[in-house]
Amino acid sequence: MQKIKNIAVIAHVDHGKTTLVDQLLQQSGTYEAHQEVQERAMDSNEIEKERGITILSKNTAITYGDHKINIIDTPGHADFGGEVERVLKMVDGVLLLVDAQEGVMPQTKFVLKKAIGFGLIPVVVINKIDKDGSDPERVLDEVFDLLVALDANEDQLEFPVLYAAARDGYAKWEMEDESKDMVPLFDAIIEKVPYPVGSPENDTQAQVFTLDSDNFVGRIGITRIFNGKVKKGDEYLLVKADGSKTKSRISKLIGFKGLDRIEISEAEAGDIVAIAGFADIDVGDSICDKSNPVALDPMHVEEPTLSVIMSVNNGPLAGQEGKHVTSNKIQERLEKEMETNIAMRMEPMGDASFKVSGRGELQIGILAENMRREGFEFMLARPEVVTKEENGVKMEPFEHLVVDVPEEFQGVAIEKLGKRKANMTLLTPMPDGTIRLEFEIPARGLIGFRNEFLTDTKGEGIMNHSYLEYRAYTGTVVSRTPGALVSMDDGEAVAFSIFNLQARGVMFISPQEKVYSGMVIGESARPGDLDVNPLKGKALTNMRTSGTDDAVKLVTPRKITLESAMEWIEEDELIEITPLSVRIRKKSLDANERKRMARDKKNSK
Ligand SMILES: Nc1nc2c(ncn2[C@@H]2O[C@H](COP(=O)(O)OP(=O)(O)OP(=O)(O)O)[C@@H](O)[C@H]2O)c(=O)[nH]1
Ligand SMILES: [Mg+2]
Repeated sequence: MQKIKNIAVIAHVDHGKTTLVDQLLQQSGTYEAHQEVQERAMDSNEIEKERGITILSKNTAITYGDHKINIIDTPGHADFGGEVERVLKMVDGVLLLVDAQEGVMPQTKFVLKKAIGFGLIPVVVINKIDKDGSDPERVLDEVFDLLVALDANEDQLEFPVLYAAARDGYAKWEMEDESKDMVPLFDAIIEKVPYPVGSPENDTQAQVFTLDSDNFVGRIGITRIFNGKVKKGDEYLLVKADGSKTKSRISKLIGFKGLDRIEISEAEAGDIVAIAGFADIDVGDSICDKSNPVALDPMHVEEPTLSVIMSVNNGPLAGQEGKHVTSNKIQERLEKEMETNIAMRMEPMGDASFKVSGRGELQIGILAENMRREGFEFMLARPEVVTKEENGVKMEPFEHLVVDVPEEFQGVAIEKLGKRKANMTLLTPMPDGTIRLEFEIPARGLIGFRNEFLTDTKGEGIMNHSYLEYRAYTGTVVSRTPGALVSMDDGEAVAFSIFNLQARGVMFISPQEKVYSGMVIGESARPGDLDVNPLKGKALTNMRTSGTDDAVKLVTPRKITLESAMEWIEEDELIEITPLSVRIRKKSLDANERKRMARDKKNSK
């Protein structure tokens, strides 16, 4: 039987997980000599590469001495926390990375809490010790305090610690040790992470934690084998969370080696393999022995906290840029997403609209981004938190928020967050002269906050948050203060009118861009919406009046991205998303109807 170690790499966003996995792959000699490998090789999908973040957890395997080490790289962004939760059950140990300067951050808490809950003893890696301003001793204290706060047991409090600079390819047991290579970390994994329990002699029990597909063999389940063996060509039972069972033959068995996948004929307890042959295989399903099927506990991940209504694009420009525009197509796509993405939910709402729920704006935004790249066209409404009722009390999600600000912005940050119902729990002066403020805040209060915060802190503030728990509803909603500049005509925007409108606020559009009546083309400098005309032209000769420029001087418009739009829009607005454009519009395109609704709303207050 092969000696196996199964580990997940967990941390707050950007603390260096994928970079560390690069080094483990390289220094274990897993790559062929001629193999060309990109930086952060595990971040293999397009959006991951573009943004430099991990979105999906992914696994790889390396050989070190006589051991096989299965490694799962996980995302650090709070919105993808569901990915971390589902893999923790599949491993016997975790590498907890903590940035030697930033220290314990919200998502460090979230992932460590989950790992502790599974009884895992973390191998703590204090990473980026090369950074100026790194303070490994302080960070180690923070990790220890966090474990105490999380009720870790004695064994867990005895966690091993290494100091590393993943980017520079070394880890060491003591700060004084020579900075050489990753050998100390490999040794730590071999010595400190327990071997898998379970036996190849038992009846087969395996569980799917990720789905994949292959044009030739169809759906593939990436699976941890807990007991027994799986053999290509043999029959097994697939047991679903609802208890239903289907019998099928394994048509293809795939093992992992570095970034490659290799066909194998057999694998046994303790290992992680990909299995094809079950047409309706899903995340969480158990693959069991035919004669004695004992399913594993279904997977549990935290429920979504944020939802948004997705609907068919019904604006005047609908269908011009997208390939898939119908409600049926959208529904099909969403259903497919929900099969693999166990942290998200989808519910048809009638009227060609769907409620899509997830962990945060980024998670929903990435799904929308993927869809537009696939040729979809649709609209999104303002995100809302998912409330629930417990013993007759309305509850809403709360988040743990950490903001780092230069001292002079401390006041404004505290004041603004106070208005959003945040409760300050900690204030720590940091060695670099900034102030770290920690809050507990209703998730609702965070919607739309990032923009305001960046403006208030002149771009110098850093904010991070992660899900805490559901608590009693706190009332009051904060909304955007500035109104919208709304187009009152259909056509192509004209430079001269944009030039004139610049005095009224920040523009979102450029000349020649298509606009329509009811489309939001900018942010007004004042509260309250303003209907404006971006089509009013003027003879070219008159445009050369000011200064030396040939044309009128236009300020670069604010770029509307999917996520910035989700933060910005109000209840009566929608985001129109197509493969080529992201536009903001009023729900009601008719100016008179909007006036009537605004009046009714005022009267009802
Ligand atoms: N100075 C320094 N930078 C590092 C080190 N390790 C990683 N980085 C940098 O930190 C950034 C983030 O690295 P990633 O490996 O993508 O971090 P991650 O934890 O995988 O990020 P997510 O998956 O998005 O949560 C990159 O710019 C790395 O080059 C290190 O040891 N020292
Ligand atoms: Mg990563």
